Amino acid sequence: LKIAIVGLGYVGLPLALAFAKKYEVYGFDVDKNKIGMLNKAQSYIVDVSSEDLIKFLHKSFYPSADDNILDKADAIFITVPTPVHVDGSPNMDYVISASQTVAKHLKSGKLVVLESTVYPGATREVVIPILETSGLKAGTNFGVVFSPERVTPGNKEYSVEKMPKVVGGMDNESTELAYILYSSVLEAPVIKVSNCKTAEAVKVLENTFRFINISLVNELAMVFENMGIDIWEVIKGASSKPIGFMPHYPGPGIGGHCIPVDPLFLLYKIRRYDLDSNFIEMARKINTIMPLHMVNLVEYGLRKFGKELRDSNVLVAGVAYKPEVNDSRESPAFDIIEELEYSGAKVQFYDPYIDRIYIKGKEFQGLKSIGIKELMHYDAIVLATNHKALVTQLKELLPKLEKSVVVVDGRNSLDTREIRKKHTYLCIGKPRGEI
Ligand code: SAJ
Repeated sequence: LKIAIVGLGYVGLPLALAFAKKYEVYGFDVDKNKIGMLNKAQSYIVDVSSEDLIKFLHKSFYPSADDNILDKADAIFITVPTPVHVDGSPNMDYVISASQTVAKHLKSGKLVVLESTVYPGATREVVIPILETSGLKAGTNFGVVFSPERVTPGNKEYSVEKMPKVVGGMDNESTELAYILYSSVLEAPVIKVSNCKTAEAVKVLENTFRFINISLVNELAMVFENMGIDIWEVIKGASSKPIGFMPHYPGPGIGGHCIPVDPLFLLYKIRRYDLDSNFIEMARKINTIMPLHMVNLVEYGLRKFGKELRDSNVLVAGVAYKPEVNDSRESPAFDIIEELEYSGAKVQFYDPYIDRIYIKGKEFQGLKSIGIKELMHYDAIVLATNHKALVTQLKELLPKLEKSVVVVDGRNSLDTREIRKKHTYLCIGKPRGEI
């Protein structure tokens, strides 16, 4: 059996290698640079190493930028991005162009599986009509399945093989086929649901659940700061409850391309039915406020030094969307930097994984490294992402500074006696204390 994967990003590439253990896999991507790197066994994905690539490259895994390789495949998987437009509506452009490419190479008996996160109904409403421009009939001539990707970047425990998979096809035969294919390469269970729409809804529910729960503790963090309660301690206490409670933690905002994005897909579809979801809307609003709250904490701390944000030097430490990844998409650190700049502060960033970022087209070069000399330049230091190495560095350096600065901790990672003694320490969700 021959497999094709359309879109070799952080979802498609690990999936391609999982299938390459058992099948001949043709990997297609429009990005010729990616294909060039893969053909030299160079990986651009944190969870895929060159060694992983070498094992299968040109033996059972064939990367190509020529979509004619899709002619060889019996089953074609679409794993392209589904971002949102600035107005929060789903951007289906990549799924549409990938479906058009697949339609060009569709033949009777093939199976098409969409893994990209979409709103419930999208496979039937958008993908199938495009595939049928091939002149073939879905269900009669070819099968269609939706199976949500659950790739968790940086999480070694749940690799693609170890993450349970949900499959929902347009008919039982398609579902069965996808079930057999995934079961043959995954160690984790494969769960069948009755149709594409259900499988699409599974994905948006699981990530909306996470989004809303993080937003809940974010809202409580801001409230508890003013009630003299430490929410981190409250969450720790509540986590002692073995059933019915699942800890989520406050932060500077929810970043990444899954959690803050997927609920907007659901909201888009709900509103198409002229219905509404107050939970998602509320959570979205809170998520927008968190970066501003971080800036408020900086402003609050500077006041102790009789300083204003305007003309203060601020370092934002950690701009990836979460620890131990080099991905800064939708990172709340961007909103923090933007708001600081807007308030007149002079802002720089440092992230061991990221050397440059673009905010609204403007390029920001990060510091190459941080030491006492560099840190002495700043009036305030904001921890937005708690990479382990970065936290260790700051815990070591901050107590050695010859001056007091404002430390705003977005991740409850720098609350040490030394730092509290030397600096004005503020943390999301902790009592502000006497400034
Ligand atoms: N975040 C918080 N508080 C939390 C958890 C996360 O503020 O308690 C923030 C993170 O800092 C980040 C954002 O939310 O900015 C998303 O974090 P995430 O841990 O959910 O990481 P993602 O975006 O890589 O989410 C993926 C998701 N996996 C899939 O969609 C298959 C998510 O469902 C997983 O729960 C998550 O990984 C995971 O647990 O690692």
